[in-house]
Amino acid sequence: TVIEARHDVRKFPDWFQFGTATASYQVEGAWDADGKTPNIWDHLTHNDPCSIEDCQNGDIANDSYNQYKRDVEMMRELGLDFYRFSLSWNRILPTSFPDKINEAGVQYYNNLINEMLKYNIQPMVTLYHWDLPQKLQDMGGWTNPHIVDWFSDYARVAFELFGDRVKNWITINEPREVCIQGYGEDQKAPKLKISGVADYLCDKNILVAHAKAYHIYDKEFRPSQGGTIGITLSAGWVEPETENDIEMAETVRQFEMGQYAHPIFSKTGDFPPVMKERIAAKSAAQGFKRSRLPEFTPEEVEMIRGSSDFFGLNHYSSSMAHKNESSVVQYDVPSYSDDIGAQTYQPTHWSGGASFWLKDVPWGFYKLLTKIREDYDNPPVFITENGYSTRGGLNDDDRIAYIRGYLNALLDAIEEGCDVQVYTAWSLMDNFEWLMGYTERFGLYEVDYESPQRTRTPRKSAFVYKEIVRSRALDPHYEPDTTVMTID
Ligand code: GBH
Repeated sequence: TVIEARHDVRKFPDWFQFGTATASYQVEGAWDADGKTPNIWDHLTHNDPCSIEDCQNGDIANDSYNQYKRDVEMMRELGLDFYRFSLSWNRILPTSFPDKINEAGVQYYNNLINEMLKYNIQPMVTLYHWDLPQKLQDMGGWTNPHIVDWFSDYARVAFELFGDRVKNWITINEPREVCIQGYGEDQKAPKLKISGVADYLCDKNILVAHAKAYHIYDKEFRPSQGGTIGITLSAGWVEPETENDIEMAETVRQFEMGQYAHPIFSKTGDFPPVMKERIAAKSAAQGFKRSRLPEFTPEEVEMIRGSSDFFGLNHYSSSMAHKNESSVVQYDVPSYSDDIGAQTYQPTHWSGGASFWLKDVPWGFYKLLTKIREDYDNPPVFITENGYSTRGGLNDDDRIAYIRGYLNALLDAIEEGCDVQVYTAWSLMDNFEWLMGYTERFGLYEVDYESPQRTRTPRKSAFVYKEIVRSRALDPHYEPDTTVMTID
């Protein structure tokens, strides 16, 4: 029999890896179990519960602390190559420091890792996904330069405990969200809202802390453990509306992704020139005695440059940049937004998910990957998050369309020579979506927050993703049978 050639089915390269991701505070629960101490999200949700959309918190979340075997079962159902999760600093080091290691917390991660490895699912472990020990926050958190030591001590403990089995490490998840949203704005804990100052102090310290952890791994652990380690940055694509907006769009990109990518991945290192120039000029005009953007020493520039084995990228959406004199937005002065001095928006005709910022713009993904290839000498790229939000429900055709669209764009980029090696769907399952609580759902599996077990049920997208992973291909016509999920 002749098998009809299907030109619209696209294959992924043989070496391509598929996974899903979660983060400790978003799924673990067990917020005070077995000696765990509070982090900044425990603190925020307990002291100001309705700063969260549905006044909810991560006290129990998905109860993954107890349900990890079910989590691994889902990974097996999907046929994943790897699973990305993060460690809770407070669970491993209840004093925040390495003077006391919490055996029960360590046991939880050992159980999870060992259960995954039993089925050949590789762990990809994030050291820091936003749940800073509250004690360290009380001492200034990421604005205190001593955090470089605090973080690298913690990192060393993690490498010692788990590095025999964990071969993929991510130091920090999305420094931009940590610093700009947490210290500059009030969009993440600790909601400091000292824009244009605290965010930049955080920027410097988090980059140095990341680099120090990288070098500790590189020198003390890599020789015997042989893994890779890098950082994950968040970036949307910023598209100029007209020819006149090209420079402005580039400035926005430099203040967003470039802020962290330039110090690590460029040839010269350091913050992007446009950022240094603009903030220095504004600071001087505003009467500051020095730039609000702190400087790196030459030694720090060198230590940070090249401190990532891959470019970890979380990408969800895009925006447009334009100059529009008639609708100029007035920003606070000083502030990060005022320092950028640009205007971005998402056209109303862009459709998207339940999160207001999440528009379905696959071509933006393609352009961003191309930009990374051009600006940073084609580094290996790990997509460490990409995904879509709904308000719940098992029939998530819009999520399926989004994932297929973005994977198509990714394949386009690979065909043009981008070195994308890994794709991670956010998320394995619904979870605590930060300030949005449980109102926005990103899971391939739906989680029932009314049930004591936090029952997980595969959505249609889980079946489709499973087929993508199994076939290592994208078939736009594939319609899954969603009656029963199996482990193949
Ligand atoms: C990730 O952050 C987090 O790592 C994860 O914990 C979280 O649950 C998940 O996303 C879903 O929110 O420039 O157009 O992309 C992503 C944070 C929020 C970063 C929106 C970019 C601006 C819109 N992103 N933000 S855009």
